[in-house]
Amino acid sequence: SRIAAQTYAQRAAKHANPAAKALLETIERKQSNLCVSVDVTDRDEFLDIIDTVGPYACLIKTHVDIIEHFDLSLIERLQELSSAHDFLIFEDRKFADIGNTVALQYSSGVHKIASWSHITNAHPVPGPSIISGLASVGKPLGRGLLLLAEMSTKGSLATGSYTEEAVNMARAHRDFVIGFIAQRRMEAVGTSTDTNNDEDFLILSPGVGLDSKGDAMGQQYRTPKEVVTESGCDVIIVGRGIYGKGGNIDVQSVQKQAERYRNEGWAAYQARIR
Ligand code: S5P
Repeated sequence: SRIAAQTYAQRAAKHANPAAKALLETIERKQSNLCVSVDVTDRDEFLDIIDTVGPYACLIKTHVDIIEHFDLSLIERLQELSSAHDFLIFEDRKFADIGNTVALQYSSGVHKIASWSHITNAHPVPGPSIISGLASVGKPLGRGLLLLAEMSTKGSLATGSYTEEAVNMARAHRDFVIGFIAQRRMEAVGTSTDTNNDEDFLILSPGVGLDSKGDAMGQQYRTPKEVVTESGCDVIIVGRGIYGKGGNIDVQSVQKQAERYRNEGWAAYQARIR
């Protein structure tokens, strides 16, 4: 597609949303389209993994609700690592409720996600009101939202007209919706209203693994080449492929895997724009 042939730098120069622009600039500056998903429950392990993979990642994805003994000092550490290693933060909250409720979940409670997470995501299932609810909190802060247009899991219901309507919803809210969690590009999906031809949705793709085809709970993995070169996605999201099961991580091997996925993801991008 038109967007898939452009460089991250070209897209960064044109993007109007501050979070999307910052992500594209970070990708270009670090030559990394790797997002590491840090799904561990222990605070120290969480920070150790991020400190180790930070230099190789454009984005760190969190599930802060799984962390034991969470408090906002953990977020301060995360923000220090974000500055030190030059990555953005993506809390993978998968909001899915009415506008009023998601606005409260995004701004308040224990986690105060909007105050520190550059990017978050939502299921389109409630319809457009989920976007306006989240935008009321996130837009004034310069945040960006991804809609889950597809999922990586076996038997996912996010297909066909559901995916098409997710794309239509995003098109109507391009100031805040910066792209999709999906398995492929979305330009050709839904009803295009892109008369100025300036639509640029980022495609962040989970379900990426080089050594495994899936797990015992429905996850399905593809390679960076399949995801970025063949399916045209922009960012690979890798979790266990980098740190295994967690629990007593081997820093050297985590670093090696992060570097490996970063190199594979970047080579797959270079093959795409060539
Ligand atoms: O469709 C999806 C959407 C997401 S955000 N499939 C996913 O796996 N994810 C998330 O990506 C999931 O919640 C997890 O945090 C990460 C994949 O982790 P891995 O260990 O399987 O690479």
